[in-house]
Amino acid sequence: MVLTSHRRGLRVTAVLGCALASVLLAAGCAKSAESPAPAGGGSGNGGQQEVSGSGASGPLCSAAQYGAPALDLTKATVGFSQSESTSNPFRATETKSITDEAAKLGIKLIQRNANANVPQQNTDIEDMIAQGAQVLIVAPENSDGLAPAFAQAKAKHIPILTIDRTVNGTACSDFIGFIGSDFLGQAKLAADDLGGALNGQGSVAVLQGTSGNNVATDRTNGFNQQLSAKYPGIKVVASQTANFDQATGQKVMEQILQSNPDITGVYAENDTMALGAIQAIRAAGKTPGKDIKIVAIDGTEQCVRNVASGVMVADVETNPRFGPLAFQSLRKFYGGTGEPTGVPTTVIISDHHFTSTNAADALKNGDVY
Ligand code: GZL
Repeated sequence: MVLTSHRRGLRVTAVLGCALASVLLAAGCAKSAESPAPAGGGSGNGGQQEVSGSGASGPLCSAAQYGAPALDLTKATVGFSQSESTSNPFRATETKSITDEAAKLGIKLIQRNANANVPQQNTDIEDMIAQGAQVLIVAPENSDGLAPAFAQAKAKHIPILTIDRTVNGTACSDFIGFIGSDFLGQAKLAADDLGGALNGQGSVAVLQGTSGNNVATDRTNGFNQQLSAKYPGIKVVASQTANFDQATGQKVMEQILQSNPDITGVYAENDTMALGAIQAIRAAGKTPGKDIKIVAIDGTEQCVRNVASGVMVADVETNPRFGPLAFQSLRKFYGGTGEPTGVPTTVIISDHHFTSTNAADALKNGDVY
């Protein structure tokens, strides 16, 4: 789905509108708008391409099917469990989107932040249940580690909607469903951006995200699959985690440069690690964008500025603006909104793709965060 206007309001509304259409119709947005640019579609060619159009899949899930009591959200207490520090603009924007939408709807929201600590996120969820949360929105730190808290919520018939990362388990039973980006598609697009910038030749380093969640797994696998399929002349000479963290990204990149001084490309699985890598590259006396080409994923303002200035090749957005879609999904789950009851168990949120051809416009139009 290619949007004709980049105004944030229209973009979010259009995405939300389409997503709502897909939530309502359980059909992909492609039916209600131009087909989305295919993931792995190569560098942007003007305009802001969507990595994957908003879409929905999986069966519809309702409170009755899940086994949750009826609930009027406007009279309920909703709990929001954030996984990581809001020092990461992705997390800050995600949290703000949830809190702003709750305030707009007059819904009582309680929230916790686990600072990337899995045991703490279990405690946070259990604390909010004890505090009276009747339904939860959870941004999971880990795909497996939250089973204790999810089991407690399930036993108490307190539904959980997961956003931004998935958890292992059964949708519409262990949790309602998932709203997030197409992480494999993001990674394949990043591989095409880097492969194009390197003219298909060179040695690259991969800064992986935190292990144990589907985002890092998909972003690593998608990148490697695309390189193998399309860029046999590009070799991954180092690939290790920097935990989605800037300081760790800088430290890991310093080590990689010491043992691989001739690398020509870097793929960072999020923007904060890319910023750390750029610091390390400069400290090593190299020029990012000239000596070493860099691509990353998230679409934060600082990295899109780097794309506009040529320091980075491209930045694939991870749209963190879950608020409107999450609460609309909950309203569909509980029904009583005059529309058909039930929410698809997977809703893919639409992302931009920032390259040298559209980064300046995106900054001017406020399409970054
Ligand atoms: C993606 C999210 C990732 C972001 C990173 O949905 O889980 O985690 O891309 C964040 O910035 O650390």
